[in-house]
Amino acid sequence: MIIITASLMCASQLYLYRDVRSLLNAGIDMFHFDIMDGDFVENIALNIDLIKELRSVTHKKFDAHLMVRRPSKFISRLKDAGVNIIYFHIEAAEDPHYVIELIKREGLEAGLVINPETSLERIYPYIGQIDYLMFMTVQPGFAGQKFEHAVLHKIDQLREFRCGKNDSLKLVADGAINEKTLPQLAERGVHVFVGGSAGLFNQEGFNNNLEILKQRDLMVTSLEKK
Ligand code: S6P
Ligand code: MG
Repeated sequence: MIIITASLMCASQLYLYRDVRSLLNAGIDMFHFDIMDGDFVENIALNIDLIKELRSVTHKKFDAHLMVRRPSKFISRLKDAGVNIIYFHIEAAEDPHYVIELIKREGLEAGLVINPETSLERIYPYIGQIDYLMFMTVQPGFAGQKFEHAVLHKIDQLREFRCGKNDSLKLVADGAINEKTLPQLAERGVHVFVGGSAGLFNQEGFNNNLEILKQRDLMVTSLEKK
């Protein structure tokens, strides 16, 4: 079964608590926190104190997606705030081995993120060390963008490379996830999906949207069995 993590950057910032409660009632699996420093990307987003407050509302897993130049600066504070998984970008300015090590030392799960135009070879040296690999399927920084179809080839390329290297690695996709894009990713082995404005935070409501997204995965699974 796939996992949907709700991108709280796409929630109503005014009625954030209301949205979190509704997502929990609808059966959301996880919560996704985009952290932006206004330098790595041209936007500023969510605050670590907010994560800490929301931690008292739910035991669901929290994942933090760091779109910052120096991810190492935030790891221990994110741990204290109650985050379980930290993703950082391969394009960030620090040594990935060092950052992964810091995340693991805090007892957290570590994930690398790769932008649509970055070549997959850059993550090869770290594949054995990480728990998650997240593919950006839009440009990082903003919600509401178009799905980047070329990323699908990159995921195919990974399948050829990874064979036997890290069997427990989980693939994640972030950006423009909806009923059309999710099956194309799920059939390529993506297991965790970031729900944003395209497929989760829209007029249809969380209950309907979650059901639609999960059904699309079941369709892929049953086709694979034929
Ligand atoms: C983008 C960020 C994402 C967005 C999400 C938006 O920089 O990492 O987590 O919040 O992708 O979803 P959508 O459906 O508007 O593209
Ligand atoms: Mg994100």
